[in-house]
Amino acid sequence: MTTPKAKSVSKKTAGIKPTITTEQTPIAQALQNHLIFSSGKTSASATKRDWYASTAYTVRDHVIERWVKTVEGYREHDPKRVYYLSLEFLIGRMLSNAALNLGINDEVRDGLSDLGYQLENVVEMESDAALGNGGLGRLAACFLDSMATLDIPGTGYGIRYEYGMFRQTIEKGQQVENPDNWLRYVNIWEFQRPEHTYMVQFFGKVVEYPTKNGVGYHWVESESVVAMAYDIPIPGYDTHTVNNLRLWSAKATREFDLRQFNDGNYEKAVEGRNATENISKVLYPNDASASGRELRLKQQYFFVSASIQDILRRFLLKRREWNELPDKIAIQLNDTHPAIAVAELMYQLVDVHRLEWAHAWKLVVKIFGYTNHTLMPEALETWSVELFGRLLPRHLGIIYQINHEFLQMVNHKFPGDTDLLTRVSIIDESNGRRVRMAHLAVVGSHTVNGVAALHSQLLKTTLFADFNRIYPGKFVNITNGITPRRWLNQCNPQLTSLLEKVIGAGFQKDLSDLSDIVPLAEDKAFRKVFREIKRANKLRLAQRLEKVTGVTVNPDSLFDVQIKRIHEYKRQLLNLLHVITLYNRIRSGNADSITPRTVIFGGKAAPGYWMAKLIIRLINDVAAIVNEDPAVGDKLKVVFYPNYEVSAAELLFPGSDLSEQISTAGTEASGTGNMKMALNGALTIGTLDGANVEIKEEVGDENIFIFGLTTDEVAEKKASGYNPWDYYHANAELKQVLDMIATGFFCVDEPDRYKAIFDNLLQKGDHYLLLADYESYIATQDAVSALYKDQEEWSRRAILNVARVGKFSSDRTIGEYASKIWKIQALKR
Ligand code: 26Q
Repeated sequence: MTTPKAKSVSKKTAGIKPTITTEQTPIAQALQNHLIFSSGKTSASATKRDWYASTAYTVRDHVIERWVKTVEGYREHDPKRVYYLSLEFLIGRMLSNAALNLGINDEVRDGLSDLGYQLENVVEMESDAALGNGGLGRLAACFLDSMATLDIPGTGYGIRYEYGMFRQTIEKGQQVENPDNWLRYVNIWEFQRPEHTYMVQFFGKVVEYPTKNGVGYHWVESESVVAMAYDIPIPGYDTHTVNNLRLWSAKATREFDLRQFNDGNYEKAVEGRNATENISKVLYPNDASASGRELRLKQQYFFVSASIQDILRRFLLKRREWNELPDKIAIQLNDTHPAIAVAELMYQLVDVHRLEWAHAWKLVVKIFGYTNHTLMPEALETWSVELFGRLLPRHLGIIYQINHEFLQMVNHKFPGDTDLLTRVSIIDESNGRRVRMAHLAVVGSHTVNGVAALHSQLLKTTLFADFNRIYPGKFVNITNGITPRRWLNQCNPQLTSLLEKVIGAGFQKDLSDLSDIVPLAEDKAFRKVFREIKRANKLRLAQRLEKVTGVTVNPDSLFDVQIKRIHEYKRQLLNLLHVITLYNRIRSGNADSITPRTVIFGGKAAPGYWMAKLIIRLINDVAAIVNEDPAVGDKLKVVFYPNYEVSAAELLFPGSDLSEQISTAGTEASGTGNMKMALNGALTIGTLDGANVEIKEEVGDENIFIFGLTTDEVAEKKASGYNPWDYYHANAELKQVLDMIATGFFCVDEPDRYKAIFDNLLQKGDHYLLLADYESYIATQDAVSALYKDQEEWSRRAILNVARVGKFSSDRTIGEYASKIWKIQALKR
């Protein structure tokens, strides 16, 4: 046991008297010990942050104990391992999650309360680890939790950004970005590993040299950057497995230029060092656009090279044949962001370890899997050949060689189809020569997966249709999931204990057990308790809303929630058109029949995404007018929750009644917020897009509100010449709403402010078909409002949602990756 004994407290603290002298639990003693010996404080001088630190150190001791044993076990049994390469891990806070997964939550809570502190207050001192943008990054974090829980020997590799996702404030209704200095105070959850450092090269040139069977390549005159490892332990739930998340930090090879320093040029002396260390300085805050910046490519290669070197070092700890490599390692590419790994593994095997090209390529393709997360053309990564060749000259050569052999194979299979060759080439020759990272990832992987059934189907018929002909069977579906530990147990303890009381705790590890509560949907008493829990969660949320936005909301109104990145395809604007429609109905004297609603928005816009920022501003302008209008009263409130992040999500999901999943059909790859909402007892209003399709299959048509065009109908509509004006003229409510936006109803001081939104929808073709879906959306919202009046029926359906979303556990998802892609087994102790 790592927790020090009570006796040692009094011995070591000679002279320092603990304030509490009664019988203490080992945890309470450990809390006090850490306060003294890790923070150098006494209870008298301790701040809330000191108590947070001692709580985190106490829980960490328990984590470390299992962590070192897990590492030992892996070394001893030498199982196959999977490496999850991702530019993003959106972890959030770690303390509560660690305590929960280790099963010591209650002891920690009691220990703190003995000392006069509340766990809920203490955990709030921890900053979110916000090393991700949104869904893709959060998925990586859920996967780490599930891999550890399922005892799968898995490691995450990424970047230790000094600044994560920007912090959003709203000033005069507009988004303002502030740096996220999450490492300002010591990060208790990370361990610096100076012994694990690797050199990563950039720039320089390639020289050839003769070998016995041809020619070899040296990469020379390059600049080096040092990658230093930082490890974060990832504890599984109800298991002794603690896996590792290894994040790389860039360090300059030299402290500073001594000659410049001696000459008195102090700023010049540190310039080089700063430029190097900028590589891991900040997360790119774009979630769905591939801005082709040199620093981004540097970040990608930096972390990929260090990770591949680390993976091979571990493989080579034992003497073995290179042929064993695919039996010992699997590497998953989280989108194309780490796809350069395909070329880097070839580089390591061929140039560094001197394998034959053909041999190395066979191994490489057996090792990689690639997950695609988007069909949106603007998010598909390409790099100019010029930039690529300057930064990574040898890797560009390797990619050309891979492409040459690939195109030969295609030409052999489909002789004479030169158009096909042009379309599938890794090098796009059409607009100034670019490297297509998605093509590199497909060619270099044995399996490519989409993240929901519809998305995977669309991959095969649209984006990767050619590749699906070339490589039949390579494309599979693995539907996303979420970890029930954070997204049920941790964020909704009341619902969790109710479920435990009625069906036992088995659902924590097998979420499909939730189906046992199906019959309870018909039980009036159960529905009442279920409703009381929802009410308590809404009350907690209402208090927070009031605190952060100053808006008072009615906890008995329908909480209608859309929380996700702000993007045109996600259609926050469609939601807002409904809000304004309701407002107009109230203003025209129809207030009585209206179901009171609180419409909550949350999400960040990429700093350079002007239209998304304008939408945030419009939401806030509408909120200001609606919330202040005495005619509205508490029939309608609009709230923009600032700085939506993981810890805010933990509060918002349990407090939601209605889950807005309203993207244009065919645009949202999966969505995972949709799963979190349903699991916490919200009903969904959504299009047949992403995982909504499967949620509908699971919960049943009667228990979800589906509206709008399907993917096929969207395509047909666009093909047959969509004209948004037709919808504008055909629907009086819609016309009124759009005219108000266009003429400055919500911004009298600057009437043209939202003209661009009107123009986008009417003059520029309404790319995401908001107008085409408006009528169906409004009618469906009216059905939602009507149902909410019948609280018994509403809660019956909400219970059925909770009962039937077991499929969307990330444990199921990871089980599928393990068997279908990684061919890896659990290692149980
Ligand atoms: C690319 C190049 C340069 C800079 C940034 C980027 C970049 C960064 C992040 C491009 C895309 C992303 C993130 C994408 C993302 O979060 N996709 C979401 O993935 C989820 C998990 O699979 C899905 O549920 C969502 O539907 C999908 O939008």
